[in-house]
Amino acid sequence: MLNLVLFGPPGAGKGTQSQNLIDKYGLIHLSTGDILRGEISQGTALGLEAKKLMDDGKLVPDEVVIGMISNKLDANPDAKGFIFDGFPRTVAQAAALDTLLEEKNTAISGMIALVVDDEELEKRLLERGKTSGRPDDANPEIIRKRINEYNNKTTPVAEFYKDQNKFTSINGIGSIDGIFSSLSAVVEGY
Ligand code: B4P
Repeated sequence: MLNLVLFGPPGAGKGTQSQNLIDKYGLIHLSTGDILRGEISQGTALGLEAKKLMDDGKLVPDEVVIGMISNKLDANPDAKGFIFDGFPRTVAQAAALDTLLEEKNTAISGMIALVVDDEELEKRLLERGKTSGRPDDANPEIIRKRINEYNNKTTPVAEFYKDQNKFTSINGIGSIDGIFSSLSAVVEGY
């Protein structure tokens, strides 16, 4: 099985490149951001709780997102593999993911990080905010809060995979096709 973690700060291009990876490798896309936005649009209790945190640029509690991922893994027993996009975002989530995959006799093949500087991230997210309707993309203050959450809580996740020799980083600035070529070259090595 091919199980990829696509890593990087908000706006690094994880969602964009996930779509390319699905098309090429036939993997199942698990984006915690997309799943949470689905809960919000359906008006579920979980969605209502998540919306308050997301609109304020904060992370949703670990147990909520781990439960969502566990359900999705169970719902796809015949998958060729998964792309984890926006998950794990904390070390606790990373450890839980290892356990969930171990129970299914599989493991993470590798984490690939997209490296993009803060100025470019802010520019991309504000641009997307003009049309996405996402409240968390609409103002610079919330965007900076999301980047801070990433620096404080999510960057340690890279160390978790470095310790397992499963970490690679690539330049996330440039054309979408060019970045996808670099990504594919890493995936071909797994
Ligand atoms: P996400 O939905 O994961 O949102 P994101 O970090 O903004 O990444 P996304 O994938 O959407 O953006 P992309 O880089 O592709 O999370 C949203 C919120 O949900 C979090 O803040 C948190 O509250 C909550 N959440 C989600 N997962 C969680 C978890 N595991 N634990 C706790 N809370 C969680 O693209 C950005 C823009 O850049 C796009 O407009 C794109 O067109 C553009 N772009 C992409 N590549 C480009 C390139 N090469 N050049 C120029 N522009 C590019």
